[in-house]
Amino acid sequence: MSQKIALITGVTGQDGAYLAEFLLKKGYIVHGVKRRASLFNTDRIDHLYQDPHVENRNFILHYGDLTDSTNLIRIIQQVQPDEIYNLAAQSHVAVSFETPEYTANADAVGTLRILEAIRILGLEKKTRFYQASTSELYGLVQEVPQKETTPFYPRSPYAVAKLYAYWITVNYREAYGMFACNGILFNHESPIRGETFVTRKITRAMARIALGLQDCLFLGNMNALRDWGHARDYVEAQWLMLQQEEPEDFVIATGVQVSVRDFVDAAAAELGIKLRWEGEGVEEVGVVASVKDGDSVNVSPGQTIVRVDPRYFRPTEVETLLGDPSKAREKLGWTATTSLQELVSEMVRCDLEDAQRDELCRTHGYSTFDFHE
Ligand code: NDP
Ligand code: GDR
Repeated sequence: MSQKIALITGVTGQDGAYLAEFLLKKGYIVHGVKRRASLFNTDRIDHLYQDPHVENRNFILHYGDLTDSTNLIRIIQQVQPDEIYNLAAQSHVAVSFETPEYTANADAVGTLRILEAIRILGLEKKTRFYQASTSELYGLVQEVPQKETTPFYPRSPYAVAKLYAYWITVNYREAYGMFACNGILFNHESPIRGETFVTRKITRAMARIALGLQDCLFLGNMNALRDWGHARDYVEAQWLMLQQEEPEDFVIATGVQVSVRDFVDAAAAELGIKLRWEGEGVEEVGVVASVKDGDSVNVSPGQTIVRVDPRYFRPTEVETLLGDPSKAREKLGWTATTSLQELVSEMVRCDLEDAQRDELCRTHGYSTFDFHE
């Protein structure tokens, strides 16, 4: 059998990197769409890089953008993919309130552009399509836990754009008989999660605070509840959806929910730090209660290392999300294999290594840039 060809948009992102690696291991030829940037933006996939001067590569990158139809048509025509994974998006919920029109263009109309490209090129029967849908669609939740039949109530320009993308995917499946699926993925994280999403912000800050490189972590809504899994597990579900006999939509989640505050506690505990929470709302602070014997961290009991900053509050918030992955378990044979504890532990360990490198640079007189957002 000839090698399958996959095209991944958003290949430079967290999921794109894990999925590219996963598909290459499965023997696919993987093409990825990356955006032009003024600096290299391929950190997450550099380990997969293949010299463009070498023949018979199985990992090939193309410049492209979801806001550019002609570019997408040309890439898809050239690649003739068996499977397209549309992972590209302006994926930050808070940023979508600041860039709503761009978010709609990339996340909503961008999805339409790919579906239309498949149709224009007459690939409806050849090319299978995966759309990165999201638990943010449930927004103001109408049912607990959320499953495939739970009504949507989006609460941000990001979620509204993704709602369009969800329905246009369903519509092209029904109208043109395309093999097109929505994966309704709940939050999934990893050591390569973007630094401004809350989990990575927490693990990175905790590691830096433990080494004395940062004083305090500022957060927004500490009470938000999420169902957090590992991205490595979730990309396998994306692939499984496109291997089924019939195209369907699936919720992908762990079925376990914790708060942002719980996540901070878990990250601190990994470093031997126990926190005590004092105050409420914008007055809430996380104070070091104790430090485990033998853990050489740079904090002492009584020190305040977490504070609330209202600038991270959102105009409309998604307070609680909890997924029911029963359908994925039954039909795809998929379950999340990484526990929250394992996820936090892996993220903290990697961020501690990064922080130790920074510390070493500083010790030797090199300045490191400490960017907070
Ligand atoms: P990331 O933000 O890490 O990656 C997004 C990718 O999209 C990056 O490669 C980015 O490029 C690219 N991108 C952004 N805008 C454009 C554009 N206009 N044209 C082409 N490429 C673009 O997201 P994740 O990997 O975490 O998520 C993957 C997808 O899954 C996204 O669509 C997200 O909305 C969705 N999702 C994510 C969940 C999660 O918890 N991670 C949960 C549910 C859905 P660059 O590197 O240049 O910025
Ligand atoms: P989310 O992820 O909005 O769920 O979207 P994020 O990590 O940004 O926020 C999760 C929750 O934490 C609260 N929060 C903070 N969030 C950030 N980013 N920064 C903070 O300082 C902070 N303090 C508290 C938020 O208010 C929120 O309630 C992610 C993205 O990956 C989407 O693309 C994806 O669709 C959904 O997950 C499922």
